[in-house]
Amino acid sequence: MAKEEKEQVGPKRVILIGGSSSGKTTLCQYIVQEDLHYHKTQTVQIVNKNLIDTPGEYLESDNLRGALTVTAADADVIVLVQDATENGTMFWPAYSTMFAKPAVGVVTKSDIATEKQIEIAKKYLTMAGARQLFVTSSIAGTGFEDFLEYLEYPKRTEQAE
Ligand SMILES: Nc1nc2c(ncn2[C@@H]2O[C@H](COP(=O)(O)OP(=O)(O)OP(=O)(O)O)[C@@H](O)[C@H]2O)c(=O)[nH]1
Ligand SMILES: [Mg+2]
Repeated sequence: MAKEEKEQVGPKRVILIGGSSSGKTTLCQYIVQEDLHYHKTQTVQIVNKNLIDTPGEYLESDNLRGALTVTAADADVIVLVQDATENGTMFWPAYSTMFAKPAVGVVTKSDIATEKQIEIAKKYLTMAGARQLFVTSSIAGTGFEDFLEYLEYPKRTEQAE
């Protein structure tokens, strides 16, 4: 019998899904308090055990999309990531119903988006099936309080130095 029965200890395990350059990796770096540095995600990456970072291409390519469904089997929650400055969205209506799991939405790059763009991004995520929305900027470090609480991360304490 498996040693670890399903008991929720620590943060929720999530898979981040979104188009290329939507800000998934940067979001992970912010959450785990790593320095932000750009690198293109080529394959599925597990960050700090609980964050499954995926390449944008997996969502964008007909051939790779199935891999997301398989990889998502490992997650408690689907996080749909939408760049507020993107014209359009990679998510189709009710996208999240592909995964029999709760889905939430994160709008990224709010620091460089207009209010209107943010509203449209939220609409895309809602249409895709996100039941809760978070508007963030990994660069400005805004909008994370509710999201981290939702993920059940311990409250961030500022280091003295
Ligand atoms: N201004 C701003 N730029 C951001 C933000 N988040 C990410 N970026 C920038 O957007 C670019 C793409 O970010 P990534 O986090 O690599 O995007 P990704 O979704 O992981 O992309 P793939 O790995 O290609 O799927 C980088 O140049 C980031 O610095 C944000 O909140 N604000
Ligand atoms: Mg990435």
